[in-house]
Amino acid sequence: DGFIHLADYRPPAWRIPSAELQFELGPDATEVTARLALSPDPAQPGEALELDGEELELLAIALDGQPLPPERYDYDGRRLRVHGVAADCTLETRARIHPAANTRLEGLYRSGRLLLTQCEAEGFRRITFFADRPDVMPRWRIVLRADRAAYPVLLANGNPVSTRELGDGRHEATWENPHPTPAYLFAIAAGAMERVSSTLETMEGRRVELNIWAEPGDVARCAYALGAVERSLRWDERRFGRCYDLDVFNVVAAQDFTMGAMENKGLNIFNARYILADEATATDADFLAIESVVAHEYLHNWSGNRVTLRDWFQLSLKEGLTVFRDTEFSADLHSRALKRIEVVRLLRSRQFPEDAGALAHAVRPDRYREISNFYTMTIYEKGAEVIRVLHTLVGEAAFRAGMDRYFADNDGRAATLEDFLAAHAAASGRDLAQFARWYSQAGTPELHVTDAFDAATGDYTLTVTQNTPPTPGQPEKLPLLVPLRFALYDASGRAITAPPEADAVVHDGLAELTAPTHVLRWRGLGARPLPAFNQGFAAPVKLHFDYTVDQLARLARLERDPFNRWDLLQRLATDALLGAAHAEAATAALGDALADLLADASADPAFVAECLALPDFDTLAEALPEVDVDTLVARREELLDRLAEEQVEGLQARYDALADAARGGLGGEAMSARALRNACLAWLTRLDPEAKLAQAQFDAATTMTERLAALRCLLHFQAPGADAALQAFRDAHAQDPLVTDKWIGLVATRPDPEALDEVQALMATPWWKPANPNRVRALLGSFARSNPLGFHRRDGAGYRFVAGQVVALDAINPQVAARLLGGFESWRRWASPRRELAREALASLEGKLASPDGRDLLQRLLG
Ligand code: DPP
Ligand code: ZN
Repeated sequence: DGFIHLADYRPPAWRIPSAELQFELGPDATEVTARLALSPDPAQPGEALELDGEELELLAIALDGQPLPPERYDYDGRRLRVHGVAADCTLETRARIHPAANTRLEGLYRSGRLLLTQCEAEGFRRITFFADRPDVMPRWRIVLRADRAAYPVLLANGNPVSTRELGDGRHEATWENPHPTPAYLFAIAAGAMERVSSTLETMEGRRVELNIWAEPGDVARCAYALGAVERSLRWDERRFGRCYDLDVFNVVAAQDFTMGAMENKGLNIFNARYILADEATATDADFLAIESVVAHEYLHNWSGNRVTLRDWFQLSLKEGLTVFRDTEFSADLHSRALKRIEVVRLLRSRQFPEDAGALAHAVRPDRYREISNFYTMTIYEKGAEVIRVLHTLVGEAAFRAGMDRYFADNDGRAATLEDFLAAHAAASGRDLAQFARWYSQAGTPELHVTDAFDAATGDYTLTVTQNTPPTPGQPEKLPLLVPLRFALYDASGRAITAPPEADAVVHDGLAELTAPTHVLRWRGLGARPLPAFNQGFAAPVKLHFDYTVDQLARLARLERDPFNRWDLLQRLATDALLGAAHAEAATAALGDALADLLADASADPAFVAECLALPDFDTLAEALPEVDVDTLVARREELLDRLAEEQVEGLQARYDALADAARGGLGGEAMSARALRNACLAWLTRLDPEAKLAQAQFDAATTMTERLAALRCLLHFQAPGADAALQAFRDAHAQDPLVTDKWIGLVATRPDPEALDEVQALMATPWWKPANPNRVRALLGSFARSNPLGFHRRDGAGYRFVAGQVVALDAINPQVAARLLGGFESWRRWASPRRELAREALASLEGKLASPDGRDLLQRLLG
């Protein structure tokens, strides 16, 4: 069946204490010489020597300096086997690879005029012969040789050791990475790059040079990212006591990059969209995303690199942990509440559907066919939430002690989830056995809470039951350890602080649920209180409590936790859209709450903007047993139209009042003002068929944030000035692929079934660059993921179109194709005829996908 199982793990039979690689770099052909010190594991004597190597042209092979005769080895295009070796030895191979022909962007490839690598998860085997698994961790020496004119800058992992001229127009640079490092963190970058740099001294007194490299025209837009590196480095020292450990930290921006970025040791390689920014070309959201991705990759230096993974089943051990760390970084530097709202939105709109759909898997899966398909919302976002659960259970001090212990005990090692849990169990003194189920059970847990009040005795009880729905391969679930925060408010709106009697551990307004059902009981209350739950979204669950509309509206004013105030308005909006019985009352209450917020000059404008943003299509769909696309979209549009009409004065007043504050550069206040102005603009444009306000904002905008929001309004509401604005925008940024991606994304997400025609029309222009992952995501990814009316066209044309593109892209870049195919993950819940149309589109792919990525995903989707 092609599955690799966690239970089958065995340590490497051969270790590689050191590796020296020499590259003769060229775009069409590059020769790689690898000298590997090999040492058999004494515990596994007699195991054959086998190395990975994919599509390599083997030019020479020698053992301990002696060329190997053909009968001593064989290579089938995937594995190299060397026969008759049993003791320590040195293997030298020379292989040829072809960077310019590498459209998969795994291994060594060309992007523009640069040569770059991407090795995670299994790309290193496309560079040279090696034991390409994360528990093989040599120390590395890397020698790069290339034509000086074409490749003046030669970068690799670690510290620079020496450079020299080779006389024939070529030059050489040598790098050493002294830290034991698995091959997936290997990197080189070569080409005509320029840099911005700074130097700082770590807490341990090491002087570190920080460099951000980009192609010459782009270097002016790297300053913000450099600042983000500095902030990340300082934050990890402060909050986790972790210092940087090399003399240089290099970051390279690449226009062609499949992932967001990659944390290679000492040489991070980034998708340019997470580096390049100035106010004329990047939005405020882009700046914040850049800062958080820079932090994410920097923070991997400890959570991932110094302590790496034993095997790929442990992926969330570095990804969930590092997402937790980067969200804490952003929360510490900016608004904690806004960061929490952003994360929970993503969780609800993308991770919950993943966890409920055909591709659901545990945070630590126990089998996979293709690891590239596991760089998912579940591994990253749910993985981070599970760490947050642990943090909530043990508290910051014990959590920090557990992290210190984890890093100390596992430094230089390839660790497992068990190592992580053992460190935290030891530091906190807690038994984490039940907590560990979060890692093995897929599916979003549901909490159902009911209450009862006995007026005679004043007894108030909350009964909480939990269950986790079945997911593929996991029909039965056990109860999880869920930290449920709660609060009770009395009739005057004061919080009741007396703890309940409970059959669960309760402390500080938090109950540790461990059983299928728990009861919390308060005695002698004067009146029925009003309960509130899951402040800060401490548990990544779906919580059900049957509130009346009045209760929700009251709580939205009483709750001190800003996240919950926002969440209660989301709940009102959801009830207005989906709760047939009291939809009208919920709409009215939501309107009142928004009117209050708009009138409240003391409220953070960015928070108000979040409250104006109703739950999106995917989040709403997740609450429905079956999704009728047209009805859901229509209801949402109707609600927005109606609320806009009711709030028009407040919206216009806030829009006008914030005009000055919005002109303030990248400060928090200015960003916040722009966020609310843009939210108001989108609502106001609903009432303005000429889109005069949007046109005026477009014409006068001085930042990309304002200009792009206005262009979205013009295009999505099909304003009279839309075409002219699009053309002006397009022409102004024609040379900039990242800004071009922005307008392409707007075209692809116009909420109209006919957006499909425009997407197809764009594919016939030079704007279509199927080998560039960002462009594919801008056009096809946003169409499939963020244009419900286009993708889910009634005639099935959206599904057929996307399926057809998956086939085309599978031959170019399988990971990009597989990502696009993931847009079908919830197809079984789409109401007829869409379910059948989606099934047909998927079935038409059978036998047409060549990559393991595509085939694995298709099998799981059709399962
Ligand atoms: N580069 C990806 C990330 O940092 C995979 N490690 O999440
Ligand atoms: Zn990561």
